[in-house]
Amino acid sequence: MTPKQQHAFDKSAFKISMVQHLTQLGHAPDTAQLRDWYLALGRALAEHTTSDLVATEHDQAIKQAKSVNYLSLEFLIGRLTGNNLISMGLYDAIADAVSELGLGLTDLLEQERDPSLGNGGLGRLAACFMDSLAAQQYPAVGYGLHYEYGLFRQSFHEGAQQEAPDAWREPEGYPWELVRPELSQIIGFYGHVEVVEEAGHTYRQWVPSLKIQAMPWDLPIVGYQSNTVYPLRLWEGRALTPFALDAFNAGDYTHAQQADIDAGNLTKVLYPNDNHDAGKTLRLMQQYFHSAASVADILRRHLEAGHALAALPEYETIQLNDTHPTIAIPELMRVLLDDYRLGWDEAWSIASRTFAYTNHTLLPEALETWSEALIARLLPRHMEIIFEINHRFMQEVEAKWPDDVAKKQVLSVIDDKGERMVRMANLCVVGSYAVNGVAALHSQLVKRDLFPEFDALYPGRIQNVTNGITPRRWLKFCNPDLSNLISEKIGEQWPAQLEQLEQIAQYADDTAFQKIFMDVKKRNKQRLAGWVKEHLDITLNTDAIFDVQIKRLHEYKRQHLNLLHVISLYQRLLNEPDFDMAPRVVFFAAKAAPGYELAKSIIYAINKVAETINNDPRVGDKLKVVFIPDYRVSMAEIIIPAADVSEQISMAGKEASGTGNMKMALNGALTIGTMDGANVEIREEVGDDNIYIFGLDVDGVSELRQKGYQPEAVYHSQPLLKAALDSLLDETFTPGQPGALRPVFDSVMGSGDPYLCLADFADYVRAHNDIDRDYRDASQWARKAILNTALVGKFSSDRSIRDYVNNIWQLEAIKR
Ligand code: B1N
Repeated sequence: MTPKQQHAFDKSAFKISMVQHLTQLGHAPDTAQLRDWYLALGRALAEHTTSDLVATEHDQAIKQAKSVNYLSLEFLIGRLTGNNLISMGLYDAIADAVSELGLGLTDLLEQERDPSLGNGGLGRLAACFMDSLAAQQYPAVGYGLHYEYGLFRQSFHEGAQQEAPDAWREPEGYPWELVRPELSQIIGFYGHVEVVEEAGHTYRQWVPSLKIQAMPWDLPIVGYQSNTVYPLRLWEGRALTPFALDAFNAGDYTHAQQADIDAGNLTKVLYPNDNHDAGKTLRLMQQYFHSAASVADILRRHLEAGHALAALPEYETIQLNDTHPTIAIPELMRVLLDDYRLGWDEAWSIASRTFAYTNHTLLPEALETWSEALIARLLPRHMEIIFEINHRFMQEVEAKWPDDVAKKQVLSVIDDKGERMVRMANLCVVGSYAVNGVAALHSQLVKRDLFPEFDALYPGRIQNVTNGITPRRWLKFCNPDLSNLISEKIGEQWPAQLEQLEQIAQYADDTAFQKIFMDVKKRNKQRLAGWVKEHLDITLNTDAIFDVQIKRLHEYKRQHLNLLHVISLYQRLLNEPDFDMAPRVVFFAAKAAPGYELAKSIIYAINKVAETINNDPRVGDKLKVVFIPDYRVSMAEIIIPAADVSEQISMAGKEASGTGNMKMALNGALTIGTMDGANVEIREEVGDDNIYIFGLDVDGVSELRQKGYQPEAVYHSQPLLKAALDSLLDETFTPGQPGALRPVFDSVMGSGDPYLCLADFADYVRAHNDIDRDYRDASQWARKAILNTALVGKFSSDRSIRDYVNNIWQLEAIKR
């Protein structure tokens, strides 16, 4: 197959194609709704990307090159249509074509529902990485699950979070996806292990008692200006025998559907937890289903390309996005041992040179363990293999540290204090050729606190790759005015070469440029204010500081610290006649896991405080609090370009990286943040004058813990803080319901403030006062904002991918 030319765009042919797709959907041009036209547009465009996708699959050059397989239970891709138009270089041409059909492109794009196939940063990172792989033409396949329902949709009822199912695919199907029945796989569960004898050898063979079909759906990942389309392959669970005809014929209709119900449940819904392991059986079934189907597909591609099994590590590398696909390691071993009948050493040599593992969190409650009993029941052969991996690993530990029981206890894949549990992270480190953290500080802590013994045993195995974000979606697409301004100054190459933004720094002191830059910010704030007016009926002052905290709701992220600051501003406005402040709008957007009660209480508290402040005439437009419901990628695309201040206020040591921090800085927001995750590296890039750092750092946190931390003492010594906290207990924010916000109060007082909100409060207020002072000097503020945009080129996910390619995967780009 010869490399394909970029498609020459034929406008009239495209319009005809759109009308044909509209007709196939059962609509006529004169009566079709906007939604129908959006579906027709998506399908017409997908024709092009599908042919490129299939061409990539048959590309001999790619088959002879090494590929990365990115295994992730989450891909939070966001809407594809606008992004793909940008990548294909067709945005303006299509805008023109649809206008001749009497349609507005932006209206059409608004019709698309977000594919919310992820919870937060981990899933969004996977999406940015696929974008950067395709843009830079490093051969890649993304493997995920085709959930019928993505992350729940959030609304508020009298301030409390309500969850509704997210049927992200239209009844007509998602226009960009392509089902690939010829690539389906059969995946087993349960059953037993048999011993078979052949030619004097004994082999073990798993006989599963349940089989489910894995049906792949491909979404096209279109490389920016690269002519390359890689598949994001999502597996759907289907009943193997969709209908038990015997039972049906015998009149047992309900029972006949049973298989359908079980298999259909497997990929029904994404687990809505972020940074938390709930340990449910169905989740382990999803993980195995995902891993086994992906491993089978990788081996199929490898063997069809004509390569030897033993050469697998030279042609394929498998990146495990956290421990969620860890079971792929014993699965590959099982296939090599039992199906291909390799010896242990040969199989292990292949597997342990194929896998690499990314750690995304140090939070103990997020580190996955599965009970031996559960694995043995669901995957009996895998449990045997895990024991064998661990047995041989323990011999290695014994050789390195003879008679050291303590070392073996911490390193073992099996935790046998209490019910025996398999530690998935340990299994990953043992079975991978590389392990990485996601920001410099985080990787240091992975080595120092999480895996010090592994780091001693395997020096160099644990590395760092700092996260990144795609500048295509997170600047070019979501902030067209700023993009145009940048292109006028430095040309059009920056979306593929983000380091070039540095050239913008020379305009930081140019008052004319400052004005244009801040005018762009103003228009983005007006766009967001328009959204808020239309959907929430709150009127905002767009001269105010737009102070933004958008991320999952979690105690360690400390939305409640932000809330305490908001309350204290409110109280000072009411109580201190001389108190003056620049007007502020504090934005929150966050989903809480449905089972996370305290997170839901914090949402409720923010909503109640917002309601009170926004309706208090004494406040005027000095302070407003807006909780934007149903945070999702398409909402982030409106909020981020409008942010003046980016809240990154996790307790030091807890946020592995963060990526919203990078998105907002790139769009000219100033960070208020702790020395945590990638904030540390953002500060390094933008300089101390252009970021507001506060609070305890990692060492400060441990020193305070050593000394003995007493939140009550802080409470009694700081009148502003005490007043803010006390207001949670009376009726200030919940008229007629005193104590309704007590859970939030108790979380920082009664149960000891595990994330040190009170300890960091005073310095947080100090940093906000600095922001208030600096914002009032419009020229100084503009300078800082411009320098943020100019100096965060490092955080392009193109750079992250190059780090993986050079330091871990060892891939060559294949130019098509
Ligand atoms: O991964 C992001 C980081 O930028 C964030 O700091 C980090 O919190 C996030 C279990 C997780 N870590 N762990 C998860 C998600 C779902 C789940 O079921 C854990 N998410 C992160 C990208 O590196």
